[in-house]
Amino acid sequence: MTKHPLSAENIPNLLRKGKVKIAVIGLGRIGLPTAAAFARAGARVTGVDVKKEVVQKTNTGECWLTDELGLADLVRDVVRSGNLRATLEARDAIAEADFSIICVPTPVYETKTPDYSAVQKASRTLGKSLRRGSVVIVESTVGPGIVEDMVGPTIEDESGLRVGKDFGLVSCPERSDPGNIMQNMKTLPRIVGGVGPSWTDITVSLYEAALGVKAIRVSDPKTANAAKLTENLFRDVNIALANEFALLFEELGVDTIEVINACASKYNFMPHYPGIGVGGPCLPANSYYLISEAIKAGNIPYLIRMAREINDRMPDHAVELIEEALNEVGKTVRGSKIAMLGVAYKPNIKDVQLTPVERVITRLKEMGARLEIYDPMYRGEEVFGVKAKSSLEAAARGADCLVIGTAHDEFKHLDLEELSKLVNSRAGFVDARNVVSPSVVAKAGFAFKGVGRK
Ligand code: SAJ
Repeated sequence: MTKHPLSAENIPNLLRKGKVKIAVIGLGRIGLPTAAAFARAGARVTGVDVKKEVVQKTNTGECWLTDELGLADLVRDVVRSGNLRATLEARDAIAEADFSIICVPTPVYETKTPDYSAVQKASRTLGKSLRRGSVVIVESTVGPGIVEDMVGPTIEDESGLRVGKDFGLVSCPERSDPGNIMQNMKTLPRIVGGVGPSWTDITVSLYEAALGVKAIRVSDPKTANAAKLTENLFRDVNIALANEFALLFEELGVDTIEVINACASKYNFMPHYPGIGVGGPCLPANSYYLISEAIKAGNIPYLIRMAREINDRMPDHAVELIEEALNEVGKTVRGSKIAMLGVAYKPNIKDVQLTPVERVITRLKEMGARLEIYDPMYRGEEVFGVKAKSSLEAAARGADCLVIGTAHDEFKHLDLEELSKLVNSRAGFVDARNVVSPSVVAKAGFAFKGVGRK
């Protein structure tokens, strides 16, 4: 810990002199890039993680994340420079830290209630060795009020120190887009809300000096957390609206993609697209953080809840389209070989957390289908009980239906004529991610179905 009391003014200078020490709790998809970015800026960073393999890999300069552009090189460089090291043992890292940043996951339980156990555990660990004058920053996504009402009191209980008086408590929610995190880390403004303006100022100074991004001050942690959830729920609700249009326009014989692309010509229309559903560790979970706080406050957020229901229904709709496509070629799901192209929850990343494709695969198996999988991020790996093929052709060979589950770039250049020769006589083709042109697929002889397509 620097001997100089932290101030917004002296942070840039202390950083330059390598005098700022940071502990990052959780070296996951957000924590590791965050630790590496601060280390690049000159901070002495210790990453803490419960996974031995992550700690060992990091300390050899290796990066467990394979799909974040630029991260592997950065981790190698900052470990080699000595600015980043990883440990299983949090105590010393926190005791000497000027800033301790919580980047642990916040999933939801089966009951759709938030699971803050990792945040609670990190707060306890922090409380055990936190030093007076240091700052605790919460980047994990939580409901508004959780930082003030759970993290702060937990640290106070463990440490005997007082929030705002003896240590800083600040929310600076991560906003980076998985798959583009290193880019976002340099460009995306950060939202910072602390208990007390001076701690907010110190944290703003750290993020601006170290990451070179603009920081937006808000009045307190719960406002920062409300902003994070607002931007993610805005997306989830708009995707639900696009999915609702798709279900309706299919009935009306209108092509939803044609409609959305036409609407996108208007200045205030932000296009969102229908599909197989909403996956990932964020959107399918984040609504429930706000819903649980709302219910505590006696409020029922109807639209947010309905949006979740609509988006959660889309995998079953994809199964209906697969059935329809197979029926059109005189086949049924039972006994058919179905090739799932893409299992990741979004394009070009290696992540199947809460992917909507899993439900489709489970349903099809229950209905007696034989499943093949091809995903460029999972070649030859076991996913959802199926060994993924190492090539698209291998998955498509003898298939009765091809299904696009993820809009990976590779699927934007399909040779449909070639594929039509590999499949089992006339086959179905279901595009659940608006990747291919319906007419081109139909021209290649497939029975085409698409979410929201006519
Ligand atoms: N999706 C659609 N239609 C769309 C856009 C997305 O069906 O028009 C689907 C995607 O295929 C995916 C899911 O929604 O399955 C989520 O996609 P996403 O692009 O929102 O990806 P995430 O969850 O990886 O990242 C989001 C981002 N939030 C916003 O853009 C508001 C990211 O910036 C956040 O940092 C991240 O959540 C997070 O960590 O909260």
